[in-house]
Amino acid sequence: MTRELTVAAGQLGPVARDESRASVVERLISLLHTAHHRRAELVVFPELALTTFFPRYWEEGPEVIDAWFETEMPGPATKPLFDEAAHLGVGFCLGYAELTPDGHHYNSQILVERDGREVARFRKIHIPGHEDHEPWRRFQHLERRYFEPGPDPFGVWPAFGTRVGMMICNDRRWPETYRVMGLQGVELICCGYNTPVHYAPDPSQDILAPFHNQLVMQAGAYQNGTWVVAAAKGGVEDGVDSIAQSCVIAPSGQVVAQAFTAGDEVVVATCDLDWCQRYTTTIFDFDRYRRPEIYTRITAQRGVDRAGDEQARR
Ligand code: CDV
Repeated sequence: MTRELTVAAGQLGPVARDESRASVVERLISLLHTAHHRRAELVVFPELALTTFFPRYWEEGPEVIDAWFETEMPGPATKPLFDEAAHLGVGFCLGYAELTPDGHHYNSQILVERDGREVARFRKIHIPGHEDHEPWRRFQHLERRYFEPGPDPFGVWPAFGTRVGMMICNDRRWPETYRVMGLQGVELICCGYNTPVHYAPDPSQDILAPFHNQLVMQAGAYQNGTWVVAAAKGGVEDGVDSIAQSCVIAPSGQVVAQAFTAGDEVVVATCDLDWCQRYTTTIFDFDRYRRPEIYTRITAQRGVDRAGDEQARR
Protein backbone atom coordinates (compact mmCIF):
# COMPACT_ATOMS: atom_id res chain seq x y z
CA MET A 1 0.00 0.00 0.00
CA THR A 2 1.39 3.43 -0.87
CA ARG A 3 1.59 6.13 1.77
CA GLU A 4 -0.15 9.19 0.39
CA LEU A 5 -0.89 12.63 1.80
CA THR A 6 -2.80 15.32 -0.05
CA VAL A 7 -1.39 18.74 0.78
CA ALA A 8 -2.17 22.31 -0.20
CA ALA A 9 -0.37 25.61 -0.33
CA GLY A 10 -2.88 28.25 0.78
CA GLN A 11 -1.50 31.26 -1.05
CA LEU A 12 -2.60 34.75 0.00
CA GLY A 13 -2.74 37.81 -2.18
CA PRO A 14 -1.87 41.18 -0.63
CA VAL A 15 -2.97 42.09 2.89
CA ALA A 16 -3.49 45.84 3.28
CA ARG A 17 -1.84 47.68 6.17
CA ASP A 18 -5.24 48.45 7.68
CA GLU A 19 -6.82 45.03 7.04
CA SER A 20 -7.93 43.45 10.31
CA ARG A 21 -6.76 40.05 11.49
CA ALA A 22 -10.42 38.98 11.52
CA SER A 23 -10.66 39.72 7.81
CA VAL A 24 -7.45 37.81 7.03
CA VAL A 25 -8.65 34.85 9.11
CA GLU A 26 -11.86 34.80 7.04
CA ARG A 27 -9.72 34.58 3.91
CA LEU A 28 -7.65 31.76 5.46
CA ILE A 29 -10.83 29.87 6.35
CA SER A 30 -12.06 30.25 2.80
CA LEU A 31 -8.76 28.78 1.52
CA LEU A 32 -9.14 25.98 4.07
CA HIS A 33 -12.60 25.11 2.72
CA THR A 34 -11.35 25.02 -0.86
CA ALA A 35 -8.44 22.81 0.18
CA HIS A 36 -10.76 20.49 2.10
CA HIS A 37 -13.09 20.30 -0.89
CA ARG A 38 -10.08 19.19 -2.93
CA ARG A 39 -9.27 16.52 -0.29
CA ALA A 40 -6.22 18.19 1.23
CA GLU A 41 -5.36 17.13 4.79
CA LEU A 42 -2.68 19.75 5.41
CA VAL A 43 -2.70 23.39 4.28
CA VAL A 44 0.46 25.51 4.42
CA PHE A 45 -0.17 29.25 4.77
CA PRO A 46 2.38 32.06 4.16
CA GLU A 47 4.95 33.68 6.44
CA LEU A 48 3.50 36.46 8.66
CA ALA A 49 0.11 35.60 7.21
CA LEU A 50 -2.06 37.61 9.58
CA THR A 51 -0.93 41.12 8.67
CA THR A 52 0.70 43.07 5.91
CA PHE A 53 4.45 42.43 5.67
CA PHE A 54 5.20 45.04 8.36
CA PRO A 55 9.04 44.82 8.20
CA ARG A 56 8.72 47.16 5.22
CA TYR A 57 7.90 49.98 7.68
CA TRP A 58 10.18 51.78 10.11
CA GLU A 59 8.15 51.69 13.33
CA GLU A 60 9.08 53.27 16.64
CA GLY A 61 8.06 52.47 20.21
CA PRO A 62 7.43 49.06 21.74
CA GLU A 63 3.65 49.50 21.73
CA VAL A 64 3.49 50.29 18.03
CA ILE A 65 5.87 47.44 17.19
CA ASP A 66 4.26 44.88 19.47
CA ALA A 67 0.85 45.56 17.92
CA TRP A 68 2.04 43.57 14.88
CA PHE A 69 2.73 40.52 17.06
CA GLU A 70 0.56 37.71 18.50
CA THR A 71 0.89 37.04 22.22
CA GLU A 72 -1.30 33.91 22.06
CA MET A 73 -1.71 31.21 19.44
CA PRO A 74 -4.56 30.62 19.05
CA GLY A 75 -5.71 34.04 20.23
CA PRO A 76 -9.14 35.62 19.89
CA ALA A 77 -8.59 36.50 16.21
CA THR A 78 -7.14 33.15 15.15
CA LYS A 79 -9.38 30.82 17.19
CA PRO A 80 -12.01 30.62 14.40
CA LEU A 81 -9.32 29.21 12.07
CA PHE A 82 -8.26 26.58 14.61
CA ASP A 83 -11.89 25.64 15.29
CA GLU A 84 -12.86 25.35 11.63
CA ALA A 85 -9.73 23.35 10.75
CA ALA A 86 -10.40 20.85 13.57
CA HIS A 87 -14.07 20.69 12.52
CA LEU A 88 -13.06 19.84 8.94
CA GLY A 89 -10.24 17.52 10.08
CA VAL A 90 -7.67 19.53 8.15
CA GLY A 91 -4.25 20.36 9.62
CA PHE A 92 -2.35 23.53 8.83
CA CYS A 93 0.90 25.40 9.13
CA LEU A 94 0.58 29.14 9.80
CA GLY A 95 3.22 31.88 9.82
CA TYR A 96 2.86 34.73 12.31
CA ALA A 97 4.84 37.24 14.37
CA GLU A 98 5.23 35.77 17.85
CA LEU A 99 5.78 37.75 21.07
CA THR A 100 6.54 35.22 23.80
CA PRO A 101 5.49 35.67 27.45
CA ASP A 102 9.14 36.41 28.34
CA GLY A 103 9.38 39.14 25.70
CA HIS A 104 11.08 37.46 22.72
CA HIS A 105 10.08 38.47 19.19
CA TYR A 106 10.20 35.73 16.60
CA ASN A 107 9.09 35.19 13.03
CA SER A 108 7.29 31.90 13.70
CA GLN A 109 5.30 29.10 12.13
CA ILE A 110 2.96 26.74 13.98
CA LEU A 111 2.10 23.22 12.79
CA VAL A 112 -1.33 21.95 13.81
CA GLU A 113 -2.56 18.36 13.30
CA ARG A 114 -5.92 17.42 11.79
CA ASP A 115 -7.43 16.99 15.27
CA GLY A 116 -6.42 20.52 16.29
CA ARG A 117 -3.40 19.44 18.35
CA GLU A 118 -0.32 21.66 18.15
CA VAL A 119 2.57 19.60 16.80
CA ALA A 120 5.35 22.18 16.93
CA ARG A 121 6.39 25.82 16.69
CA PHE A 122 9.31 26.82 14.53
CA ARG A 123 11.13 30.17 14.70
CA LYS A 124 12.83 31.49 11.57
CA ILE A 125 16.58 30.93 11.74
CA HIS A 126 18.02 33.05 8.91
CA ILE A 127 16.85 36.65 9.41
CA PRO A 128 17.45 38.76 6.28
CA GLY A 129 17.36 42.51 5.72
CA HIS A 130 18.72 45.27 7.97
CA GLU A 131 18.49 46.76 11.48
CA ASP A 132 18.52 50.49 10.80
CA HIS A 133 16.38 52.89 8.81
CA GLU A 134 17.79 53.03 5.26
CA PRO A 135 15.83 55.76 3.45
CA TRP A 136 17.68 55.17 0.16
CA ARG A 137 15.66 51.98 -0.29
CA ARG A 138 12.29 52.10 -2.09
CA PHE A 139 10.94 50.27 0.96
CA GLN A 140 12.47 48.89 4.12
CA HIS A 141 13.18 45.25 4.98
CA LEU A 142 13.56 45.54 8.75
CA GLU A 143 13.29 41.92 9.78
CA ARG A 144 16.61 42.27 11.62
CA ARG A 145 15.11 45.12 13.67
CA TYR A 146 11.93 43.30 14.63
CA PHE A 147 12.94 39.64 14.99
CA GLU A 148 15.50 37.65 16.92
CA PRO A 149 16.87 34.59 15.11
CA GLY A 150 15.22 31.37 16.21
CA PRO A 151 17.26 29.73 18.98
CA ASP A 152 16.39 26.12 18.09
CA PRO A 153 17.82 23.98 15.30
CA PHE A 154 15.69 22.84 12.37
CA GLY A 155 13.47 20.05 13.68
CA VAL A 156 11.48 17.21 12.15
CA TRP A 157 8.29 15.95 13.78
CA PRO A 158 6.27 12.78 13.27
CA ALA A 159 2.87 14.04 12.08
CA PHE A 160 0.37 13.55 9.25
CA GLY A 161 1.61 9.94 8.88
CA THR A 162 5.03 11.21 7.81
CA ARG A 163 8.00 13.24 9.07
CA VAL A 164 7.44 16.98 8.80
CA GLY A 165 9.94 19.82 8.98
CA MET A 166 9.48 23.59 8.76
CA MET A 167 11.41 26.55 7.34
CA ILE A 168 10.43 30.18 6.80
CA CYS A 169 11.17 32.24 3.70
CA ASN A 170 14.88 33.14 3.71
CA ASP A 171 15.67 29.77 5.36
CA ARG A 172 14.79 28.15 2.03
CA ARG A 173 17.80 29.73 0.32
CA TRP A 174 20.36 27.94 2.52
CA PRO A 175 21.37 24.34 1.76
CA GLU A 176 22.08 23.68 5.45
CA THR A 177 18.37 24.10 6.18
CA TYR A 178 17.36 21.11 4.11
CA ARG A 179 20.34 18.95 5.03
CA VAL A 180 19.79 19.35 8.79
CA MET A 181 16.24 18.15 8.23
CA GLY A 182 17.34 15.51 5.73
CA LEU A 183 19.60 14.07 8.42
CA GLN A 184 16.48 13.62 10.57
CA GLY A 185 14.61 11.72 7.85
CA VAL A 186 12.32 14.54 6.74
CA GLU A 187 9.73 13.65 4.11
CA LEU A 188 7.75 16.90 3.90
CA ILE A 189 8.94 20.47 4.49
CA CYS A 190 6.43 23.29 5.02
CA CYS A 191 7.53 26.78 4.05
CA GLY A 192 5.78 30.15 4.09
CA TYR A 193 7.31 33.18 2.39
CA ASN A 194 7.08 36.90 1.48
CA THR A 195 9.60 37.73 -1.23
CA PRO A 196 9.53 41.22 -2.73
CA VAL A 197 10.51 41.19 -6.40
CA HIS A 198 12.82 44.17 -5.84
CA TYR A 199 16.01 43.37 -3.94
CA ALA A 200 17.53 46.74 -3.01
CA PRO A 201 21.14 45.60 -2.32
CA ASP A 202 21.41 44.26 -5.90
CA PRO A 203 18.48 45.06 -8.24
CA SER A 204 20.07 42.95 -11.00
CA GLN A 205 18.59 40.01 -9.09
CA ASP A 206 15.00 41.31 -9.42
CA ILE A 207 14.32 39.66 -12.76
CA LEU A 208 15.62 36.37 -11.35
CA ALA A 209 13.51 36.33 -8.17
CA PRO A 210 11.02 33.68 -9.36
CA PHE A 211 13.85 31.58 -10.82
CA HIS A 212 15.81 31.69 -7.56
CA ASN A 213 12.68 30.79 -5.60
CA GLN A 214 12.26 27.57 -7.54
CA LEU A 215 15.96 26.88 -7.88
CA VAL A 216 16.64 26.63 -4.15
CA MET A 217 13.56 24.63 -3.25
CA GLN A 218 13.86 22.21 -6.14
CA ALA A 219 17.52 21.60 -5.28
CA GLY A 220 16.76 21.21 -1.56
CA ALA A 221 13.96 18.74 -2.24
CA TYR A 222 16.02 16.62 -4.62
CA GLN A 223 19.26 16.62 -2.60
CA ASN A 224 17.41 15.42 0.48
CA GLY A 225 14.69 13.28 -1.10
CA THR A 226 11.82 15.25 0.40
CA TRP A 227 8.56 16.91 -0.55
CA VAL A 228 8.37 20.69 -0.15
CA VAL A 229 5.13 22.65 0.14
CA ALA A 230 5.66 26.39 -0.18
CA ALA A 231 3.07 29.14 0.22
CA ALA A 232 3.57 32.78 -0.76
CA LYS A 233 1.94 36.03 0.15
CA GLY A 234 2.15 37.46 -3.34
CA GLY A 235 1.02 40.39 -5.42
CA VAL A 236 1.26 44.15 -4.90
CA GLU A 237 0.95 44.90 -1.19
CA ASP A 238 1.02 48.58 -0.31
CA GLY A 239 2.86 49.34 -3.55
CA VAL A 240 5.42 46.54 -3.16
CA ASP A 241 5.24 43.63 -5.58
CA SER A 242 6.04 40.18 -4.17
CA ILE A 243 6.48 36.94 -6.05
CA ALA A 244 3.71 34.36 -5.80
CA GLN A 245 4.58 30.98 -7.37
CA SER A 246 3.37 28.87 -4.41
CA CYS A 247 4.12 25.27 -5.22
CA VAL A 248 4.51 21.65 -4.28
CA ILE A 249 7.85 20.03 -5.16
CA ALA A 250 8.52 16.30 -5.30
CA PRO A 251 11.62 14.46 -4.00
CA SER A 252 12.70 14.27 -7.64
CA GLY A 253 12.99 18.06 -7.61
CA GLN A 254 10.06 18.42 -10.01
CA VAL A 255 7.39 21.04 -9.41
CA VAL A 256 4.16 19.02 -9.41
CA ALA A 257 1.71 21.86 -8.73
CA GLN A 258 2.01 25.62 -8.85
CA ALA A 259 -0.11 28.75 -8.38
CA PHE A 260 -1.43 30.44 -11.51
CA THR A 261 -2.17 33.79 -9.87
CA ALA A 262 -0.70 36.21 -7.35
CA GLY A 263 -3.91 36.30 -5.32
CA ASP A 264 -5.71 34.04 -2.85
CA GLU A 265 -5.36 30.59 -4.39
CA VAL A 266 -5.16 26.97 -3.30
CA VAL A 267 -2.52 24.71 -4.88
CA VAL A 268 -3.12 21.01 -4.25
CA ALA A 269 -1.02 17.89 -4.79
CA THR A 270 -1.12 14.32 -3.59
CA CYS A 271 2.28 13.31 -2.25
CA ASP A 272 3.45 9.72 -2.54
CA LEU A 273 5.58 9.68 0.61
CA ASP A 274 7.41 6.52 -0.43
CA TRP A 275 8.83 8.49 -3.34
CA CYS A 276 11.31 9.97 -0.80
CA GLN A 277 13.03 6.62 -0.36
CA ARG A 278 13.83 6.32 -4.04
CA TYR A 279 16.31 9.11 -3.44
CA THR A 280 17.33 8.57 0.18
CA THR A 281 18.20 4.90 -0.39
CA THR A 282 20.03 5.41 -3.70
CA ILE A 283 21.89 8.48 -4.95
CA PHE A 284 21.44 10.28 -1.60
CA ASP A 285 22.00 7.30 0.71
CA PHE A 286 23.57 9.49 3.39
CA ASP A 287 24.85 6.60 5.48
CA ARG A 288 26.72 5.14 2.59
CA TYR A 289 28.00 8.16 0.72
CA ARG A 290 28.27 11.24 2.97
CA ARG A 291 31.71 12.33 4.26
CA PRO A 292 30.96 14.40 7.38
CA GLU A 293 34.60 14.31 8.47
CA ILE A 294 35.42 16.33 5.31
CA TYR A 295 32.68 18.91 5.89
CA THR A 296 33.83 20.25 9.27
CA ARG A 297 34.20 23.80 7.93
CA ILE A 298 30.44 23.97 7.51
CA THR A 299 29.87 24.21 11.26
CA ALA A 300 33.31 25.44 12.34
CA GLN A 301 33.17 28.80 10.57
CA ARG A 302 30.62 31.41 9.56
CA GLY A 303 32.09 33.67 6.88
CA VAL A 304 34.65 33.02 4.17
CA ASP A 305 38.17 32.25 5.40
CA ARG A 306 40.92 32.92 2.84
CA ALA A 307 43.76 32.12 5.22
CA GLY A 308 44.79 29.29 2.90
CA ASP A 309 45.70 31.79 0.11
CA GLU A 310 48.92 32.87 1.81
CA GLN A 311 50.09 29.29 2.10
CA ALA A 312 49.22 28.60 -1.55
CA ARG A 313 51.33 31.60 -2.67
CA ARG A 314 54.44 30.28 -0.93
N1 CDV B 1 10.79 37.36 4.08
C1 CDV B 1 12.03 37.04 3.60
O1 CDV B 1 12.76 36.33 4.25
N2 CDV B 1 12.38 37.57 2.40
C2 CDV B 1 13.67 37.39 1.82
C3 CDV B 1 14.04 38.54 0.93
C4 CDV B 1 14.42 39.74 1.70
C5 CDV B 1 15.19 38.22 0.02
C6 CDV B 1 13.74 36.09 1.03
O2 CDV B 1 14.73 35.37 1.18
O3 CDV B 1 12.85 35.82 0.21
